[in-house]
Amino acid sequence: MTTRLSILLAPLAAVATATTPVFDAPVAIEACGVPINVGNGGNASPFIVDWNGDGKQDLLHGQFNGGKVRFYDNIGENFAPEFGYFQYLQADGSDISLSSG
Ligand SMILES: [Ca+2]
Repeated sequence: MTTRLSILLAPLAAVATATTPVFDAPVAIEACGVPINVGNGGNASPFIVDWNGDGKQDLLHGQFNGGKVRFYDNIGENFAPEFGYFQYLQADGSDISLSSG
């Protein structure tokens, strides 16, 4: 039992002594040249993924109002993404709507 505990603690000690990450100042993500407005209520939960399989990372996020999921196709490049108008994700021809709570 003691041996297993030692193995578990060793990686945690390495994480605790790692260099503290430093982040740049926040920037607003834009679509069509203006900051994306996720609507009232927040809870956007942005997610970066190549949704359409073209090799470029796209943006998905939820919107609290109506529970829909927006898809922004990356029309730029992965190192300099650009987003245009969004589309709501659909299933069987209807917008996906997720309930809250
Ligand atoms: Ca893509």
